[in-house]
Amino acid sequence: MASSTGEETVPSENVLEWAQKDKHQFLHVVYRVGDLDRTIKFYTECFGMKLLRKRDIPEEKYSNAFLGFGPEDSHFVVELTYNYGVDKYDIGTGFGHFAIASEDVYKLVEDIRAKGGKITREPGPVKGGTAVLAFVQDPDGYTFELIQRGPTPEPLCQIMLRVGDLERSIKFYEKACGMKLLRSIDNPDYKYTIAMMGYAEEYESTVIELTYNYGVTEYTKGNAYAQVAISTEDVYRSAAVVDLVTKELGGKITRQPGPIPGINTKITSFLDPDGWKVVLVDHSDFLKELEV
Ligand SMILES: N[C@@H](CCC(=O)N[C@@H](CS)C(=O)NCC(=O)O)C(=O)O
Repeated sequence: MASSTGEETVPSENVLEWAQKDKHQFLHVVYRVGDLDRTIKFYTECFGMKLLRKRDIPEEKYSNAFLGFGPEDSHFVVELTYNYGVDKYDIGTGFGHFAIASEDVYKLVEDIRAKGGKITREPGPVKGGTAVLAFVQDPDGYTFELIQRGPTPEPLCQIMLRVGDLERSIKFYEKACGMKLLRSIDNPDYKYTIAMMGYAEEYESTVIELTYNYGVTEYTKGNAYAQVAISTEDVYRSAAVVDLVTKELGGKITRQPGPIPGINTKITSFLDPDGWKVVLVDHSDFLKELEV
């Protein structure tokens, strides 16, 4: 359609459309640990993750290790950050867990116990439901939920974050990140509602599990969990969407779109209405980074 609008402002509904058209993929979740080797040993031996890459940035006094169940171009992975000399972090009350799908949670728990892992909830059906799960704690105290399910292409399947207003958060992730509400479950007996947000079928891909506990609107963030990174095909258009959505629902852009000095990967980052950080990363720049 011919347009004579020239430099006029693009109507907000057209700006918002981009998030729905854009192609997204969960890339990695970033968090801080007190001893990289200790965590690498735990994740490889207890969870069966692979160490995918490591990098040391001495000028900035930190190192990273990337681990997951498959290569980073097609799998969601964890990016561990070790800050020189910092061996302890506060996880806060808002962060829930990461989840790993396993075909036999009972056996996995026994293996983890035998290796000295801390089991904080024995395997069995979830309270108020049938899904079989267990909880274990990693060496820094991050909780991992182990969920029983059939073979899956992506065992690293959830990031659970607690939020103060579920409807607001669902709208935010739908509008700002183009996610879909895949499933929501209200569990009045245990006074919580959860919403699974993502880009593909829940049992084949990673989701953000948002948890609302009845009446709880505030949590502490601590300084341990950092952010989730999601790919986009255009950080500039994505940032324009996020900017509009934050005006309606809260949250804020913390880094305007553009290349990271030195690396040249284009990113934009923002906080959701509860203060959870999301980074949108240019997909082709990200793939180039992996080639190095
Ligand atoms: N109050 C809980 C609400 C979320 C919740 O209870 N989730 C379920 C899993 S979907 C759970 O952890 N159940 C514990 C159990 O079954 O032992 C929280 O904030 O973590």
